[in-house]
Amino acid sequence: MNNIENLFNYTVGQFEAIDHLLTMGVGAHFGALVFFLVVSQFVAPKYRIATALSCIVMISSGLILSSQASLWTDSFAYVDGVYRLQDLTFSNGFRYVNWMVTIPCLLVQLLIVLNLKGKELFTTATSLILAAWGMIITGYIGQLYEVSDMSMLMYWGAASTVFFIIMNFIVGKKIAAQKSTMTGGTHETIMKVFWLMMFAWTLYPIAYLVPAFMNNADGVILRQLLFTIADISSKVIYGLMITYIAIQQSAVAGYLPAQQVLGKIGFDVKAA
Ligand code: RET
Repeated sequence: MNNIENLFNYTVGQFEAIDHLLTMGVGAHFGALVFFLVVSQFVAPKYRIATALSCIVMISSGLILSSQASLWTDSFAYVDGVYRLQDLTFSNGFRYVNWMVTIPCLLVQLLIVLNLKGKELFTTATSLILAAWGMIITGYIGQLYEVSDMSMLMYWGAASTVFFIIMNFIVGKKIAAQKSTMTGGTHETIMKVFWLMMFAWTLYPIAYLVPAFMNNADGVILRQLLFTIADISSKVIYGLMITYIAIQQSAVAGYLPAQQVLGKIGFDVKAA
């Protein structure tokens, strides 16, 4: 029993709030998956992998959230007016393992719209992915201690934060260096993407720290709320912005379907 979720009884309202948050996450990711599949045809082949990576992230996260929702409802039963833990235990650890796949996808899609290519794409992606994996593995170990040893939670959390800072530093440096290569006004959008990342990604360490400052049933709701906001911002909204940038740059590069969908060329009803 490694996570504080297992320590408390929940009122119907508290229990359902968590079930609803998790299920909303599932809906957002699978809904967005359909959107990414449909619009990928408007993205030039050069950038299409960025949108394909969003599809992978949507499926991977949608499935993990669906299993989190089932695990939540399977782990507790309504007994004597409250929801109480039964034979199973709930775990947030699945999320961390899932990030081993989704974070590399999110980082690589950024590098693609930043117009990185060849060796530079490969070496930047490698260093970012290694930093991300370092962050996730140390964070995974840390969250195993949230019930038993607060100082270990802090120690591993601090180690994870070092990797987090390195990763953000590389991301910031690459955006600054590549901004001038970005076409169709997307050098402005990419700054919004950067700030969205800084905001959304920081919600995860706050969720990690919930046992340290709100060790009760409401803290559990707060944590799942933070995870849900972070997930929808860092994957769905982020993916939409990345695909928008990809379509804008595709249009400037002369890709007809991108120009058509942006309304830059096409059938003019008035002229006809
Ligand atoms: C941990 C441990 C505590 C310290 C830090 C963390 C950072 C987590 C982050 C997660 C991002 C996840 C994303 C998932 C997408 O699917 C591991 C919670 C700094 C930044 C973007």
